[in-house]
Amino acid sequence: MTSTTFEIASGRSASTDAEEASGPEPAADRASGVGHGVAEFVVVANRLPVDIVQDEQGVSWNTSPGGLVTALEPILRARRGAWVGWAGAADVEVDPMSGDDMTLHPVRLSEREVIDYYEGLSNAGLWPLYHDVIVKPEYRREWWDAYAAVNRRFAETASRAAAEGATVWVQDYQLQLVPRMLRTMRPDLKIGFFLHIPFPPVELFLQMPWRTEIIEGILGADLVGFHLPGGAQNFLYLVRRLTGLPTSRGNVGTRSRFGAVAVGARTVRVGAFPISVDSSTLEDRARSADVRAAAERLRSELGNPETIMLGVDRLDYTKGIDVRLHAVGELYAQGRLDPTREVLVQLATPSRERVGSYRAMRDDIEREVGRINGDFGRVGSPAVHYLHHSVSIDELVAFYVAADVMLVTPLRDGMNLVAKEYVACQADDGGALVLSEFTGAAAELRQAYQCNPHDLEDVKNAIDAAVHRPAALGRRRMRAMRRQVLQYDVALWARSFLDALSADNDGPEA
Ligand code: GDG
Repeated sequence: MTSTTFEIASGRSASTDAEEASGPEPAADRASGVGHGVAEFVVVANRLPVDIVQDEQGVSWNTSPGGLVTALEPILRARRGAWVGWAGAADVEVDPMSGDDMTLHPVRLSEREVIDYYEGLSNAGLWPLYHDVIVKPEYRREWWDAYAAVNRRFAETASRAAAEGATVWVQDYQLQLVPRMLRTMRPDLKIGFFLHIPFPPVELFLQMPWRTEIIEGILGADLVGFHLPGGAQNFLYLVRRLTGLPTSRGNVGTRSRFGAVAVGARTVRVGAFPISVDSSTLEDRARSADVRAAAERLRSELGNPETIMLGVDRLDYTKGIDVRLHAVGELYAQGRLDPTREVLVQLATPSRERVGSYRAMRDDIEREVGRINGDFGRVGSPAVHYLHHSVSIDELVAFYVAADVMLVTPLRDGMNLVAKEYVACQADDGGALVLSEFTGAAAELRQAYQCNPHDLEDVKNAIDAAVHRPAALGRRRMRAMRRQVLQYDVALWARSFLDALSADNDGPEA
């Protein structure tokens, strides 16, 4: 992370309690009453691409570069862009800030709203519901009320930032009501919505007490994007079922053959746009002398094992960290892997630590790591090396370069960028990827060692096959995956979505 400074821009700050207390205005007033801004391109996401830091010297910012900001930076720079999002700390009131490339518009959240909107409805309700109810979702009225109020604040902030006729791209499950709210306030805008997590099967989505509100919220967009055609088709089915609006019936393609919904005089298009990574930049980093030396050092610090297996995940129950630990533990027990030759490194980035199910899962995983090391480790040489903190991007790339087998075993994952990052970093076509069929990435990375994470024997067989692969076969498979990831990178993802959004909407296509 690098430190950066943003100067305070003129204009209004994020919304205040007084505004919030004044309640919703009639739609007609909103359309005329909410002032226009100057940004021709606005990204609206739960988080700003910066972290706020408060100390004795005051408030400062650390940029936190992620895939989304990398992909959108050129567009933001070229089009006087703005980014609307939460700064990551509760109860902080800051004005918009201009950086080199864009203006940041912080949205203030109170401590109560962080609990209800973010940890509650978003992460204890929608997240498990959209990930096949791996843990039981909770739905509470007060969480929903906060979700709606916070979505309105995001929409108002975006409305103030956007110039007449601007393009606004709303991101992800925390903000599904924003497209409709924003359309009511600003009918002149071109609005896109992209969901980064899976869109669930119909039977599961119907559990949601506020299911119709969510579908209608998303339908405020001109273009709705999912990673996979399956998500787009689930959405179209739900639109028919819950709103009765007419939709196209044909199959949705990948970046092609969009579905369509007729919403009054408007046509909302629905498509699949699999996200990716900044492949060539990652590959360049992986080739650099510094990173290669760091990878060598890592290998030697691990005792020069024959095979380094690696897992990299946010510590989340969807990621199947427990699945791979059980599989590796059984492979050691059966003698199919040898803990003196084949070690596992698991990087687990802290995540959502105030949500109860996350705390319980961390305890389970750490107990399992302890059990495996108790059974198979030796003094000074554990079989599983486990880190519960995040590492710098250069360290992460060094881990990818050092790893001989990458283990990606989620029970459900919208895409999984880690799988694509690992492939992009195998500049010498080495390495092998074990990949759950239940990730979005599995649709594209067909040459991975794919497995069903619900079938422990299948996971064990995939790990065994990847570790003991013939070298030439492994290279062929990696080369094919690298072609895919290098061609379909994150810039192509952003371009294909925004091109489709700016294309004329002239009625259902399918
Ligand atoms: C959601 C969807 C979808 C992780 N640890 C460190 C670190 N990371 C970075 C990885 C990767 C990112 O975090 C994680 O991305 P994933 O895609 O794997 O997973 P989610 O966070 O759940 O993302 C997912 C994604 O949105 C995009 O649409 O693919 O399905 O769930 O980039 O590299 N980065 C650094 N240090 C760490 O310790 N620097």
